[in-house]
Amino acid sequence: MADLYPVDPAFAARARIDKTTYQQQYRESVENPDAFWGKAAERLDWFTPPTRIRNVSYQLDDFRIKWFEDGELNVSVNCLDRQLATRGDKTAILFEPDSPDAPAQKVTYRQLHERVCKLGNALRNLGVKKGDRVTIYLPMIVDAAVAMLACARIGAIHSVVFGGFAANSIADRVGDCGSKLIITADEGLRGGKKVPLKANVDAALKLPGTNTVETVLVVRHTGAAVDMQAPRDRWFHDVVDPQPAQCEPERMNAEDPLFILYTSGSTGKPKGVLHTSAGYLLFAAYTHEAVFDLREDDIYWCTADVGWVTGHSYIVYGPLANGATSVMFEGVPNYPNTSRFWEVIDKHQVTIFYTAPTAIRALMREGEAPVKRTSRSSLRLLGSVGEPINPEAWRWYYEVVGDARCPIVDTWWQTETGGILISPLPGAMDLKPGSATLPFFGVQPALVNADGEIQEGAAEGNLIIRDSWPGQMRTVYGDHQRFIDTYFRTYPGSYFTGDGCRRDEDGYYWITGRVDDVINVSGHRIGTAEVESALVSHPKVAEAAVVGFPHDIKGQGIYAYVTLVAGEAQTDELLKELVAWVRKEIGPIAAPDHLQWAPGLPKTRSGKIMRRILRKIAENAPDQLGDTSTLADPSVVASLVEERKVR
Ligand code: 6R9
Repeated sequence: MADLYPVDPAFAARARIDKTTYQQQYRESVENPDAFWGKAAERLDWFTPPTRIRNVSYQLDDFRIKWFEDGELNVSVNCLDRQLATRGDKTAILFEPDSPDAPAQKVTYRQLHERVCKLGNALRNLGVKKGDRVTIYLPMIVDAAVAMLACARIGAIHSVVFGGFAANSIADRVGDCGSKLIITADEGLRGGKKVPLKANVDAALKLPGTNTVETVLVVRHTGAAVDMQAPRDRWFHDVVDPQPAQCEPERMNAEDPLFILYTSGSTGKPKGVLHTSAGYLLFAAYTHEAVFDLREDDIYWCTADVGWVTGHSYIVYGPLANGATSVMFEGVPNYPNTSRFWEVIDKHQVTIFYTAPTAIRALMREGEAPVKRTSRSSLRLLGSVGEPINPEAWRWYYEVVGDARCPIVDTWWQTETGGILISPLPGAMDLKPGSATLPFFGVQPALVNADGEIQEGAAEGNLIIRDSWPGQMRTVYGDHQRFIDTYFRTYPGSYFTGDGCRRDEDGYYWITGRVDDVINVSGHRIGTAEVESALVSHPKVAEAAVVGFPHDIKGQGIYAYVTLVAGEAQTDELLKELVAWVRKEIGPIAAPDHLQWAPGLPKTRSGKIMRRILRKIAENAPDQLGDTSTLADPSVVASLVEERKVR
């Protein structure tokens, strides 16, 4: 039997939601979703409250997902204006810079409101209108949140691109949504290293498909000298500082788009996941309050980057809509030393800490000393997100970091889901290390077998969600058919998550990982097809196949098999060059951990690459190759296995 960590009665006594309340509200939420979500919608401030709550059909010939469709509101008003009366002087964002020697900054709700209004006015003056797309390519600084909220204020759709992406990836994302304006900075700073953000934007804008961009606003961050190309490039402070501190918010329909966020899927091109205004905000705020058992005086810290959905929902939108104090950290866990996370917790008296398993595993390797020389006595709750957390890391997090005092919420969700779908509520669920436990209100998970049959009781299968929830994505930007085909065609009538999952005898869910061609590297989604297409774009590469393999720290690593064009030599220099090539083409996060020469790839007679076999070779488990009878040329496999051994 798995370990059980029962709810701490002292925690439950003060918690927002206890066991009975969870069970009762969960039942209501699935039996009468209109009443449940209609009531939940009262937590938002509306210009026009909705009268229609839910209008959803997953039927392929009559497909629609609409929530609160006749309501009107503005997301930035919900995150800022409505907090001013009671929380104007409360810290909204607590910024901790890369270097511990640089000063931290406390930005109050009133100050944040003013900064957002000024940028909103500046954007309007630059011709950005409701529905226009704005790309945000910024480091983890307060202006990133300001930029997102300023777009929300004027009804522009933001697309945040992670600062670790290279020029090509920026260009693809800018081109796909036709951005009119980019907000960037001179440079980023991470672990003492500079990231040439403006230079990357310059390189991106030289690439085809990016000529919709009229303006580049540049935040002066490190003060580095950068090329400014008139009239396109403008200093952020020159344009924004003189603006008035009030900015009329745009009246937005509940279903008007709020943002696009690109994420990797099974095919080559990243998908522009589109979220709309009311349902997304409501779901982010509600889950943030319930899962983190939020209290007025909490200092809440999510270590994600705003370039990922976790940063959107649980650094910016959820916490600010709840009037919380949200810590924004520019740096990395191991700079200037491996105590940094714990030192920041002590410095700012953080009460809730939310991070990724990959960070926990990396810090666990450093031993207990860097943790134990800090106090961490302010902590009361820990969270995990991004990939399955192995029980060993869970226990270390619980015992060493949390001193066996703080519950852990292992939150399962996706860019597509907008917010947390399966997670403990810390006052209501007994915990099991490695399990995301039970569904949030309104969420109906199910497991299906290979034939699409729903499995009851303790079972294993592909994870689907049988009904809609307000935070669900509404479309793939510019390709609604792809949205339907990707998520609703495999198991008609349900949303397919792309994850495998097990449910135990207590009804607890255990996510086992992706079942599609997506690799989860340190919690970042990388499509195998993206890395393959970067590799084959190199003149010396004929063919490439990429798979994931188990990695101690990253969860999964990237393993690439490369076939060279005839006559090219398999040298160590070329191997290094190809890894650097992917780094340059996509960004450092996509660089292969292993690259193996493959004179041939295992294919079926119809020419399909058999990744299952490549995965087993990468895992160094050649005795588990399974059925190889459909291989066109079995000798290819033998030579790959042989080659793997000698390395
Ligand atoms: C929020 C986020 C989504 C994929 C998802 C799954 C994996 C996320 C998890 C988890 C096990 C958890 N994942 N949280 N697996 N336990 N608590 O990470 O979004 O970047 O879109 O990734 O991450 O495989 O399908 P995103």
